[in-house]
Formats: sequence, structure tokens, C-alpha cells
Amino acid sequence: MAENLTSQQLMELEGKYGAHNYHPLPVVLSKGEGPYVWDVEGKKYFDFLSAYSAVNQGHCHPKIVDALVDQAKTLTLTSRAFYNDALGPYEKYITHYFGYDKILPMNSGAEGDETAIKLCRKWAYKKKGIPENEAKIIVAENNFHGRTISIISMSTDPDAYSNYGPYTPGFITIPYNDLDALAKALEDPHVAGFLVEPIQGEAGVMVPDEGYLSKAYQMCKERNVLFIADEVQTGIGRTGKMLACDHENVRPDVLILGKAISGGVYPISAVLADDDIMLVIEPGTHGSTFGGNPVAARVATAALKVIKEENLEERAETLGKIFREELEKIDSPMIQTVRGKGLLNAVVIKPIEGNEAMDVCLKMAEKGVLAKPTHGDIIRFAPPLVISEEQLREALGLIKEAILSFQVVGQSA
Ligand code: IF1
Repeated sequence: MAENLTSQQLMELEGKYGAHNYHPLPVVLSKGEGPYVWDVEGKKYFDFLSAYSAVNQGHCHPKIVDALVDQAKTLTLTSRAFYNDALGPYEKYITHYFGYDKILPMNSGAEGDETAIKLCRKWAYKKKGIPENEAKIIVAENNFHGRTISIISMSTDPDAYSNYGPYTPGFITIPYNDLDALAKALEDPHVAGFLVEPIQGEAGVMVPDEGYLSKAYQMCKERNVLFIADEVQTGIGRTGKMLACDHENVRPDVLILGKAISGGVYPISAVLADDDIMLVIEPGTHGSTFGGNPVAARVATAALKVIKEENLEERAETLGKIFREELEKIDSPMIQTVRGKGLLNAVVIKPIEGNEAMDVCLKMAEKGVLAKPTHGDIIRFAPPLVISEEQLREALGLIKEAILSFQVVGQSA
């Protein structure tokens, strides 16, 4: 524990000794419990970011932490050079949970996406018969799939890819939510996969038209192209269903999970697929030191159980509707658009008198609600799914106060 340093002192430490690859809100957190976090000075906040939807089960969920601590005292890591007694039971649990033949366990979301890309390419050469090194993967503009070189090679965001070249080839970019563009891209016989977020989180919670996912899936099937869903942010109950693809009854050929698969307690990701795809990867051709470690196995099992035991999908669906309805009632010219699904929502903020999304977030922080803008004018709201209706309404009151505080005197409230 830091020797009672103040927030200011702790921020200075990060500034002096840490890489400047983030520009956090000036809040220094020291405790988390359920939907709440506390800063170093003891101020309490509603967490409306949930570590970008990694803490769906609430901060420090006791059942998940117990699984972590219990396993950490017993056996933390064997590498995959040997078997361990936690991985098999976890693999059985999670494959039955999501309805796939197999899982390839990894650690970060980006590793999950990289694994899916490798799996898709190898399937292309060994099963679809695409010529070696010619496989292409279609991705959407404004995508976010992580920060590795091959993943930023797919990005259309200069902040994500500038000055990191040369870039990995083999990606075709099309507009999101555009089936005509997808149809055209699918005419290329070397296309092996379509990698897509069912809702684009970082792009600002962009929800595609009803039917987009199911039609896109159908079009991929007709062309023998793998439909690869990145549910790292939208999965694990966040959008009101276990998976965002469930809203359209789409079963991805390859499913990528991360973040809340561990309840924010441990870095865990997973790629799920059936045998005809997954078994193209043979022993010694992919892996990672920590992938599938005993602690991850026990933590993920506990975290997934909590989602079902506490009916968190249904809660996200119900509370999400209330959240959007109440936000839309706020009579402020700052609120341009409210959109989202379940408890993954966003508000597009129209600047007033030079006050923009970041100013609203700073005012909300003052009032005890933490959220952060994405792409300048959009505020993402994603509280832990364990938030109660009463707590949600209390937070909504504070959000409303923050937004209305920018009302110009004499302006219609
Ligand atoms: C940061 C963004 C969100 C993701 C999807 C894969 C990954 C992510 C759909 C990679 C990760 C995180 C990364 C984190 C902030 C956050 C983020 F703003 F970066 F884009 F959520 F929108 N697929 N998203 O959202 O997972 O390797 O991070 O475990 O990089 O600042 P990861």
C-alpha cells in the first residue's frame, strides 16, 4: 500500500515513472465494491465505466475473489508443458456454457483477437483451400480489437496506428452496418473471415440496424467465410443477453471473449469454435505462458457462474431501458443522442458555451459518478450489471444534475 500518499502525489508518481500512454481522469482509486469505487481521499463514486465492461459482476465480487485466492494458495501456473487439474473442468464448463466444441484459452482481449485471426487464416489454407499467404479478413471501419501490430493494422483510427508501421497485410475494411459493402467484399474468393464487433464499443456504442448481424452471418455462410464475433466488450451479459449476437440468434463461427469473463479480477480471454475450425491448430503451433493457467480457470468459472446465478443479463436488459428512457427525459441541448443496448449505453454531447463531454465527465466525477468520453463528444455509460434499480436512479439524478449545471442562466431548462 502507498504510504498514505495523496491523490496528487500518486498522480505525480505515475507522471514521473510511468509511460504516458494514457491521460486518465484526475481521480485516484483505492477501493472497489459492487457498483462503487472510492478514491484515496475516501470519496465514493458510482463506476459507470466498469473498466470498459470488464467488471460486469461488480468490483471485487466475493465469489470470484475467493476462487482467485483459493487457487493462488494452491497452484498458480504450470505452463501448458504439463496438464493441471483446473483447466479441463473449466474447458468443459465454458464450452457447454456457450455451446461450442472447444476453447483456446488466452489472457488479454487482443490475444483473443490475434488468436482468432491466426485460426481463421490457418482454416483458410487447410480447409477452404485459399492459396498460402493469400487469406483476407474483412473488418469494419472504426473497429477496435486491441493494440497489437496486426490489430492496429486493421484500424481506421490514426491514434491507434500512426507511426507504428509497417502494417500487417491481409485486411479489407468496409463501412460498419453496411450489407451492400459486405456483399461486395465477399466477392473476393480469398476472403476467409469477417471480424466484427456486434456493437462497436470504442467507436461510441454504435448499434447496427436490426437484422444486420443475422444477414451478415448468412452472407458469410453462403460464401464459406467465417463469421468472427469480437464480444470482448459486448459479451458476458453487458447488452442484456449473454452475448450481443444472441439478440439476433446469431451463433458466430468463432467467438472471442475477454474482460468480464474474469469479472475484472484477472486477465483472461478465450476463443471458442467447433472442432472443424479449432482443430486446424496443432500442438506447438500457438499458445502462451499464462494461457489456461489454473487461477484463470477457477476465476473464469466463478465469474461466469455469477452472471447466471444473479440473472445479470436480465438485469442489464431491464435497467438499460430505464437508463435510456431517463436520459432522454433530461431537458438539455447538450444531449444530442442517447443509444445503446442493455447496460452498454452512450450519450452524444453537443458542446454548450465551450463545455463538452470531458467537462460533463469532470462535473459528474465531482458529483460522484465516473465515466469517460470516447472520441471527443461521446460519453459511454457502462455500470457494473450488479447495480440495483435504486442505485441506478440515484446515479441518474447525479448525471442529470451534472448536465443541467451547464445550462446557461435564462436558457430554457
Ligand atoms: C485501452 C478502448 C474500449 C475491446 C474489444 C478487444 C479489446 C478491447 C471490442 C482488447 C479492449 C479496451 C482497451 C483499453 C480501453 C478499452 C477500449 F477504448 F480501447 F477501445 F473498451 F473500447 N476487443 N478495449 O473493446 O482487449 O487487450 O485490452 O484486453 O487499450 O485503452 P484487451
